[in-house]
Amino acid sequence: MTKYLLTAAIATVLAACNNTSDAASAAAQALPAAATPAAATADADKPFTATPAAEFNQPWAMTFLPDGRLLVSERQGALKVFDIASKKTGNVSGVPAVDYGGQGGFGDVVLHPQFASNGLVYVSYAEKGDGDTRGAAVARGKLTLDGNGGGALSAMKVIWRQSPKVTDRGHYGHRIAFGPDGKLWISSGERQKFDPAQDMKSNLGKIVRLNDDGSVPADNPFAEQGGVTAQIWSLGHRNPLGLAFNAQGQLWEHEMGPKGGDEINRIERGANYGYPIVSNGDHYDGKIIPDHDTRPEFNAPEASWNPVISPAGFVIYSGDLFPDWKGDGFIGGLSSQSLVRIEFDGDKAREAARYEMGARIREIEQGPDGAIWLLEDGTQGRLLKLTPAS
Ligand SMILES: [Ca+2]
Ligand SMILES: [Ca+2]
Repeated sequence: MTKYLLTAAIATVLAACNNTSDAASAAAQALPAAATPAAATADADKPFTATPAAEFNQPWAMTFLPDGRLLVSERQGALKVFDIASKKTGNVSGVPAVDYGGQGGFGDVVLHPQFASNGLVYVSYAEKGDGDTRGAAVARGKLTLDGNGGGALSAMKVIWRQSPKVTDRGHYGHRIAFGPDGKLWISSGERQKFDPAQDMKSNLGKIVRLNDDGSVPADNPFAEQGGVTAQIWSLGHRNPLGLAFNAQGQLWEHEMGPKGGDEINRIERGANYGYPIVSNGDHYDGKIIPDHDTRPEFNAPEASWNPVISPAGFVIYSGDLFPDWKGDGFIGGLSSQSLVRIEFDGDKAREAARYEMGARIREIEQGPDGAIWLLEDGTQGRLLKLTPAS
């Protein structure tokens, strides 16, 4: 649980990157808005070239199909299939109705580990409840691709819901990952309601672990307590927006903290990560939250950020195209408009590099050839392919 003080290093990197950032924004503004930009961006100080491949309307998540095409979710409720070779985009019908607004709408999309044989796709989204309430939900269905570049989801079934549904439209979390154990892992945000993150009768502010059909594994840490408590793997989370397993099967998570409190955590069975009792940040209204070192009984982050990066999307790289980066983590930065590279050393993690991208980065995936793919946030969010700088 060693903590790394990143502030000074970040300030240095930011200062060094100001010119690059300005140049990147100018280049982005110069691109034609209506056409898919074709120009690649190669900066002398970046070890990669970023080539735009497409644009999406408020993209939130993506995942590669076995045939090399991409499924891309758009927050207002659309699911797209993008063919990288032809640059054609198709629609997938049969997606659930989403409660769009605030931070909510369509969320993550992932494939079942045996997708090639069972065709199962999992999606997360904000689901409307009674009155003025809503909550994250995860549904699964069978994807049938058609001959026209699109497809359809059928037999959709909701297999998990946040409980309880609450007012407002923030902190859904709802990232999904399959573990090497074949289990379904979901990050559940605390919906900006604070205390539910410590309430074991609620699954808000938790990392939950389920079987692939949504049932509860008998070996979960609180399984014998039943109800939503049985779903809980870890607690005390705020707005977790990244889940990734490394090659050794260890789960890492990042979450948006309060002011000055973004975190990356090594997720341990049954552990309490302390929010909202402790955080290395403080509430945005100025109210102080005691830091992690005042309450060692809570699991402290392996690294935290002040100023924040606003983390979104997470991969732990396992490809060959960037051999120096094998085993490193990549986190998208929203407010920091960056790609953050994490180096792990056993149980420890630290920010090793930050690449200014000139746009809010929402999602990251590793492609079949080892290229790194990014989705920008926003109504004209570009899909970018990163390949090694020549
Ligand atoms: Ca993804
Ligand atoms: Ca604090």
